[in-house]
Amino acid sequence: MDKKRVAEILEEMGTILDLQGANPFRSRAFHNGAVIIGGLADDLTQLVRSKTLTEVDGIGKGLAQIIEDLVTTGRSEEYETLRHSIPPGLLDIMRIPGLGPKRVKLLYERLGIESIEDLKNAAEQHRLSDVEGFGEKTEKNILRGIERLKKASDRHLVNVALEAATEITAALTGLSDVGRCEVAGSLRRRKELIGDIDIVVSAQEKDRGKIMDSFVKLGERTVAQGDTKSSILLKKGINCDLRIVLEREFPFALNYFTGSKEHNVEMRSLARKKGWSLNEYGFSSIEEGSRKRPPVCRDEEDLYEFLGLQYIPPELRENLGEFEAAAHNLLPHLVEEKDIRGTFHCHTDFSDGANSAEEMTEAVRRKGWKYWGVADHSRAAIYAGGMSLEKARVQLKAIDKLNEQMGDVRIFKGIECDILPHGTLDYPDSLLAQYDYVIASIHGKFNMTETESTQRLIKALKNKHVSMLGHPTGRVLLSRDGYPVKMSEVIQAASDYGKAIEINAHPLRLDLDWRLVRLAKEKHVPIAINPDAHNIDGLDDVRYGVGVARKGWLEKDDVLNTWSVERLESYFKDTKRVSGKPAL
Ligand code: DGT
Ligand code: CA
Ligand code: CA
Ligand code: ZN
Repeated sequence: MDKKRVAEILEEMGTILDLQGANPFRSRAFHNGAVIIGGLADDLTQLVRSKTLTEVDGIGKGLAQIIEDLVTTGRSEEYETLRHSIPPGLLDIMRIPGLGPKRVKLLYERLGIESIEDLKNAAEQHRLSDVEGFGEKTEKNILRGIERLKKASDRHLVNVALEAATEITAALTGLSDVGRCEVAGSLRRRKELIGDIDIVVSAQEKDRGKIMDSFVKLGERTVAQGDTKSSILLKKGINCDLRIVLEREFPFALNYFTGSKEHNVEMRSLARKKGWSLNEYGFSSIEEGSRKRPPVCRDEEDLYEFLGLQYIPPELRENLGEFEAAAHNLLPHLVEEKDIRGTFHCHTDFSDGANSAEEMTEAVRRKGWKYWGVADHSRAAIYAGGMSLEKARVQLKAIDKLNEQMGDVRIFKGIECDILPHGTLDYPDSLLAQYDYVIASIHGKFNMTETESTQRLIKALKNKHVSMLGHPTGRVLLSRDGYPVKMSEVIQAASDYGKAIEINAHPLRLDLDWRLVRLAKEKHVPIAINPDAHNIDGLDDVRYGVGVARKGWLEKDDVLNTWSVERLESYFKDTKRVSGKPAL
């Protein structure tokens, strides 16, 4: 069992203890343990083997035993007992925003609510208002939360889908009869949320049955098994479709099942204009009895070329102008993961991050990056260990020192500074002036009108110390819409004041949305791809940000993370020159 899963289980155990109203110190130990294990720099299996788990700060004897059981046997008696001690539906209820363990426990004790279904009925019948702390407004919010959760359960985060898809394709590629194997669908197009996973494989007709037999074994449940198409349900509740086609059909099937539907419709209409009908198996002539031979396409490049088009990367296949650009050789040369040289929005143990700046620097070096930016929370973000003025000054000095020691990786001194309700910043100018760059983010007071939050963000952008906007719309995928805001005006302001905007690459955010990334590019607003990393593994989330950037038509030069240290230094200085007036 890997450390991510171990951390999930510890977190769940902590939550169950909270639900039971156990001693808060006891449940805290589990929650803390989850964070510690999740952010561990060392190899967990190694620690277990060498029996040195208890030497890790915050891991006591009891916790160490559970972790050891999980790592070595894949199960823990204590976890099983705990898990069966409460109705399983209570954990589901906690996925509804605003319902923490205390409130869920209260509802269970007072009204016997032990599932989302129970909760929905009670809210509809206004029975919740009988419980202290619950009113008509809470009932409405709860019903809205349930509605959203229902919708969300058939959409999945891109990291979850990608991880699952990678396991499946690895297993399929390992089969001797499988020729080519690719992920298609919305995942290949790097949409922010994924309905189901689509995989296309090429093989000979005689081998299909065997391959399908192996495929369905990878699922929790078989939804449908056929000769050319099967569908399974994976453990994360995500569906996966497999199509098997002949080798010569592969590019056509891959193209068709990559979509989008809108892109496919346009492809087919272009083919028709050239006298061909196009489907997932190939071209065929539309003239009856024609002996015109269809072209041979070995890959998707051939297919696009035959239609007189540049190759269109999957991320752009949304029928949003890509055909016109491809016909005129005007497609962007999209930024790639290998172009990335560093990143900017990273937390350390100075606020709510799990790793120290040294550990982060080492991780950055291992990734082959040249720089990273520390950006811990400012004081208003109390729940996230926001730094007092004093602590911030201590950190600035510490980073200076670290920079002297860590010659080859440059650490930019940044701060994720809260934008207060009226658009002012959480730190005084004298302190802000000491940073290389400032990320301005909203973390509190979301319930503003569209005009108010738009002004709030624009005012922050006007601040001469601000370099870029963090997670600009505040959305959390599958759980919370962002605050209402006119992003076109905010992007215009960033352009006017010469500031950057981040693509928050955390799979739960992916904010700025790719549709708006395109608008930012049109307005010449540079984009930073930021992982919002809270531990060293979080740095890897940059890849999802690259997906968003590509989907927003960004090229290498549009992305701050591809710039050199020198260029960044001078850019960050530039962002600070502006003071309340548009740059000319
Ligand atoms: P998802 O799964 O909802 O996130 O989105 P997709 O794009 O993966 O959609 P999915 O899984 O239903 O189908 C995969 C691709 O197959 C889709 O992008 C385009 C193609 N496709 C499926 N149904 C149709 C259809 O009725 N017409 C056309 N033109 N293409 C289709
Ligand atoms: Ca799909
Ligand atoms: Ca599908
Ligand atoms: Zn933040």
